[in-house]
Amino acid sequence: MERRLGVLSRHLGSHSPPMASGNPSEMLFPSPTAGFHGDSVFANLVQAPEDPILGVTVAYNKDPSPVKVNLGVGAYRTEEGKPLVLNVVRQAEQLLVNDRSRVKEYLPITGLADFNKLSSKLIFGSDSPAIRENRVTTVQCLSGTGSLRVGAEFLAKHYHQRVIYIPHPTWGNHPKVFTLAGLSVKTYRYYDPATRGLNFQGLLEDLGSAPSGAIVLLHACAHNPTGVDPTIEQWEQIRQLMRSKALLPFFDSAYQGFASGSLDADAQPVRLFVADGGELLAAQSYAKNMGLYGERVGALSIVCKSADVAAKVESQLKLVIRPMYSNPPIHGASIVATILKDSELYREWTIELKAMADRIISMRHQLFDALRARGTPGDWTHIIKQIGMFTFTGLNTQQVAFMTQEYHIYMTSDGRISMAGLSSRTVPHLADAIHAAVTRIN
Ligand code: PLA
Repeated sequence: MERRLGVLSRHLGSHSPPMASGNPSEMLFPSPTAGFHGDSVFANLVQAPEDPILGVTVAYNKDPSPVKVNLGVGAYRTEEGKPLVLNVVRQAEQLLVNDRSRVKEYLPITGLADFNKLSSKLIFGSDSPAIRENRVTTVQCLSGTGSLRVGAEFLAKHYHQRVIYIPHPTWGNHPKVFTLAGLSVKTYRYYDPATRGLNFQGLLEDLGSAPSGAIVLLHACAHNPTGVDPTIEQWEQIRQLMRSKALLPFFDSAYQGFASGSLDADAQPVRLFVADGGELLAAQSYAKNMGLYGERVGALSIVCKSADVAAKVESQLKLVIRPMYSNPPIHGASIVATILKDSELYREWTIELKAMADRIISMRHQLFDALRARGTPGDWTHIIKQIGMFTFTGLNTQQVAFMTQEYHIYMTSDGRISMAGLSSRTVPHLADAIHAAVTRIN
């Protein structure tokens, strides 16, 4: 044994420190904590908390109760409470499987070219002058989150302003994505808890006093978590203010089609900003509107002033992407491209999308009616006024904790509920829980 360790230590050669005692085993394990005899080198880590949104699903999965309901993460469920794979997605997958010419080669760093072209048309409009003039660069990224992150990394590296203004409140992952990319995060007023509506005056004041050139994160539609969107007239005022101060818009479009049921109507705010010829970024996700959550399909587009600049921007985006994940996955983007380029599949998609949006709207009415029927104290009209996947109920942390403990209803602690997770069967149970929470807990 002694001899073998000696051989091994000689083999390790010149990098080894000189022997202190002449005992070869001491040389191999110079400190009692290093190597496999001591504690883990990670022993001093603290246990991190679960994610505020995805952690709700972790807790839900552990609960054995048969009446449990998960209204945490924004994931669409059918009336039967089941995840939904769109029929049109199944058809596209079948076409892809049947096509023997398809291979599994790497995609380019920027992703599937067809997918990129079709994605930019989806958000900016097929007749968009910016696309026609080749002023848009679009790169396929890992869903909405990945698109935001690539955009943020690019800005941190190449844009003169490092400050990004995000709405208060906003999706919980926004500040983390932008901070870790190297941007400094500030907030602008967005929601007024008193009216449960938009704090438009506060928004204008805060963007009005932002430094010139600052980046501003805007939810393209169906603001998460509040479900409160500006009207198109308010968007126009926001646009004028932002352009007058050279603020750079960064749109997060995670719910196109989910707000109104119409892909074009939901893209109106973004198109308003493109129409003035100015520059902007847009992150798109197909998680919700095509139900491709786990396929991680999304796109980052940067609209530039000229084709020449757009080409340079794209070349730099490649340098951001290559060391992060090299190039994006092929399957999900192929599904999206198959659907977007076939007029019949596209038409079927819009019908299925509208059906999802309509079911959510119907859940809003059912929940509102159920609370009215119970005489639950408070004004609950915001449930039917808010837009998109979520209702920002106004329930406080204690009330949420009570509902989880007593009724096995899982939701984020800020009182946000995913309306897409509700069904006619679970509405009465939720209404009972809300009624009990607001009458018993202040
Ligand atoms: N942007 C907003 C505003 C979002 O709400 C979400 C997802 C994303 C981006 C990212 O989506 P993607 O990366 O899956 O495309 N928000 C969810 C899920 C639905 C989550 O938190 O990851 C939510 O429950 O808020």
